[in-house]
Amino acid sequence: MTSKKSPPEIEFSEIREYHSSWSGLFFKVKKLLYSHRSPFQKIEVIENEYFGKVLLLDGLVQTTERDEFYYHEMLVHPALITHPSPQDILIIGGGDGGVLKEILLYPVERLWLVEIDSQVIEVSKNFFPWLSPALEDKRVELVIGDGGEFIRQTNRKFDVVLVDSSDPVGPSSRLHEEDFYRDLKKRLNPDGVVVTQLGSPFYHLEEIKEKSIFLAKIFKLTRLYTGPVPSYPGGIWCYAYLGGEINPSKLSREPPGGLKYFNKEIHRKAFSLPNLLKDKLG
Ligand code: AG3
Repeated sequence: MTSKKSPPEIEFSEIREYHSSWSGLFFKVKKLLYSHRSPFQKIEVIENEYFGKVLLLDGLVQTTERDEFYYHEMLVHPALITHPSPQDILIIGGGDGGVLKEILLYPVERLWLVEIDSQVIEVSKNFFPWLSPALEDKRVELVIGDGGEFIRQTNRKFDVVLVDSSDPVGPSSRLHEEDFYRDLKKRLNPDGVVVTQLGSPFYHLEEIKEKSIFLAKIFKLTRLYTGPVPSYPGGIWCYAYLGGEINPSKLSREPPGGLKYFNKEIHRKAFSLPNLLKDKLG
């Protein structure tokens, strides 16, 4: 079958993300909305007829208007429906506001968002206004700085920590290292939960394996789960639910109404792992 709607007969430039040296995904650029190198990374926003606005950091797709909810809902809701009383919440990364918008669906009290690159926040406010009202919420304290430094210096403790990093390259690499998670564990309340993104089970299986082994040494409980993200490498993404006292199968509350992907059945199913991921936990 041919595609339903072909692009008009004019030349569009393309933006490509390589997923391996031989394969990847391309987006036709209807309009280049922003392209600038910040002190940390190259930030680009393009308009694509199918995906809407697309944000890329160093050439890696972070979020698109059309499919952002798959990733943001799956990163946030498993922790927020299982923690008995999520009050103090920390987001590391996530300057586009997508994780925040999901968290603010719950009656949480205090939130910190630590983003290294203030330009990601500014660009998202301009081009992703459906995400950025969350960035203006009174409960949110914005910290511009390195997430690793922040957790080493703060003496606060958190109920839920969500690590919304990019791939382990550039400014995000530290957020994928063992020492970072050791420091993070010290900042968790006894029943605290950390959720972090681990990458694609298809393209990044070795990295997922390595990371799972050190995470299982640090946290009493390490459970992997997966969910779809059409615009990310391989289309399926892996996350880790880390903690000790909280059992991710035991729900403390209903998910908020109005979500597009996540529900209780998806939550349960997400933790049943395909064989190729099952044996990865050291
Ligand atoms: N953070 C995870 C992005 C990983 C995408 N990787 C890639 N395209 N190779 C997303 C930030 C959105 N809040």
